[in-house]
Amino acid sequence: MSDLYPSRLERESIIDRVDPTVYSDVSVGEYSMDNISRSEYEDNGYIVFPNIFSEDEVTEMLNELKYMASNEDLIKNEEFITEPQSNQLRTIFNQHLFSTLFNKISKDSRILDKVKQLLGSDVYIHHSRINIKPAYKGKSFPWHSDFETWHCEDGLPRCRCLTAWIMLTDNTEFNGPLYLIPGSHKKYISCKGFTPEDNYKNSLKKQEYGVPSINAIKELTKKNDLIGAYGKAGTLVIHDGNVMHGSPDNISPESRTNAFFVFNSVENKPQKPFGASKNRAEFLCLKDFKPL
Ligand SMILES: O=C(O)CCC(=O)C(=O)O
Ligand SMILES: [Fe+2]
Repeated sequence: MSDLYPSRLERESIIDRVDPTVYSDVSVGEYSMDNISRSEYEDNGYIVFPNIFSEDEVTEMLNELKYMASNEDLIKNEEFITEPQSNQLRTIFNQHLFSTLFNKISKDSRILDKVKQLLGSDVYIHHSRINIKPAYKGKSFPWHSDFETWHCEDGLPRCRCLTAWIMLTDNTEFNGPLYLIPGSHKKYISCKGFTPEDNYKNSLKKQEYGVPSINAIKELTKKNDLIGAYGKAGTLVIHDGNVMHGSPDNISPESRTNAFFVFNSVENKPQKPFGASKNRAEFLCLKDFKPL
């Protein structure tokens, strides 16, 4: 299969996205997006929906997370990742497989109606994750496009994937919120550097490959300034697979916790990796293609 998005090469370059951002305008249910929000998403590559999940729902999810994080048997699994310099939990992968509550949330029509509409097909979960950015010491995520990794290391051929995520705590300007570059999803940064073997084992703690240079970030911010995705707990954000984003350290005294669900079109199933010698671990590239 030809590679429309080559990356992890000798030199960095910026190429155009060849895929649409919004695949369909047909409503697929009560919680589909209207024309205005669809065109906002198309232009910016992300959209923020405040007040989607109630306080009670958020509390229930946080309690579930607390239970998972304190279960000694569970945290032995490779899906449970710690901070680079401590044993504090940083990420749990596939919460929707470890927890019936998160499984139910992953199929909630407040999310799925929008996702199926944007991707214009049935969808399945590529993986999910909860990122806990602990108070005071939670570490940053460098600039990246998620799709660049999913393409190079998991073999997703086209950019027909996105992340829908729920703020489980408030996300403020101080507690390590996601920064995004509006409109950046229309360019693809073909990154410098050949992927080392088993790169994911390090990249889940600190990503080094698939990270654009300062010049690329300068170029992407020529048209639009950076924005921060701020909101109250219960806010839903959807961001395109290729939108450029990252997040700073959390030196505030409050932790920041978000639950991410990555959806891929059933018409975009993974092939062989396009920029690595072998696939990442199974838990990062799930193969249950049954439509949700
Ligand atoms: O949680 C964050 O601050 C960034 C997460 C992210 O971009 C990722 O896990 O791909
Ligand atoms: Fe990301």
